[in-house]
Amino acid sequence: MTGGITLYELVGTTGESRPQFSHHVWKTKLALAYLGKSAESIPLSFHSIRTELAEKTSNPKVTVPTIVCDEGIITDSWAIAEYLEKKYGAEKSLFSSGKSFSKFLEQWALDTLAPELRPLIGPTVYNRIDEPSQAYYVQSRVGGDISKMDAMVAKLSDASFVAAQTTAARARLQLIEDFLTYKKSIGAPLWLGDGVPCHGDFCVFGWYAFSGVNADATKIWESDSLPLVHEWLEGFFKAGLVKKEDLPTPV
Ligand SMILES: N[C@@H](CCC(=O)N[C@@H](CS)C(=O)NCC(=O)O)C(=O)O
Repeated sequence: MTGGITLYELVGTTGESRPQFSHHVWKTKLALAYLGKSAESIPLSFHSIRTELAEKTSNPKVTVPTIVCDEGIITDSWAIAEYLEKKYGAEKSLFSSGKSFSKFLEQWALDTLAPELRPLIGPTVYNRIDEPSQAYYVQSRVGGDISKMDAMVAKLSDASFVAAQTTAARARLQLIEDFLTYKKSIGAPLWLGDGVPCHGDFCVFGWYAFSGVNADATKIWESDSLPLVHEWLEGFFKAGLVKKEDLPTPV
């Protein structure tokens, strides 16, 4: 390999190009786009990650994103971001606002925002993956208890459950709205990073992209109470970091 990057991604059935189901993979895709690097995409199902990719990488615990590059195999979105920064970050940096700020945003999204989004996204992912992956998903997510997964899927049609999750998730996103309100008040561009996007922007956007699998989860981000979150999201499309048509089509 000479300068090329191969990116392993997550889809419902191996070989389908989309929807791309992993918020972690979205982080890498955005980091690559920001640094102007392209990658050959290899979309794999959960089942193929656990079999083909585990074998290829000799890592039974492998996850996506995983990249193959001149330096070898790198697994983990943060490790990949650090690699990309070191190799290609001289002109444009993923960590121009400091690495710890991006780490904080990644962790905030995982620990605070995600718990309110996952109940809508997780069962939808289950509905949209192939049979071998569904079997693995039930085993790995709910200890093989299909009745638990069925109950989680059933809740997707419960309007009061969806409304409660929507309210809770929007309350979590208020932090981003308030931060962007500050940015606007000082005339700064609407990125979480200082003046320009940083990897932390990509970590939070990854959850928006992932929300795209479920129409109700997508609507969480589209609220009159979160106008600057909306403007911030639009900034990604205007900056050419991602195309709307590349996001998952919700069901
Ligand atoms: N810390 C890792 C987490 C990656 C991860 O959990 N990826 C999920 C997809 S979102 C995965 O590969 N899951 C495979 C599995 O559950 O077996 C990162 O940031 O890349």
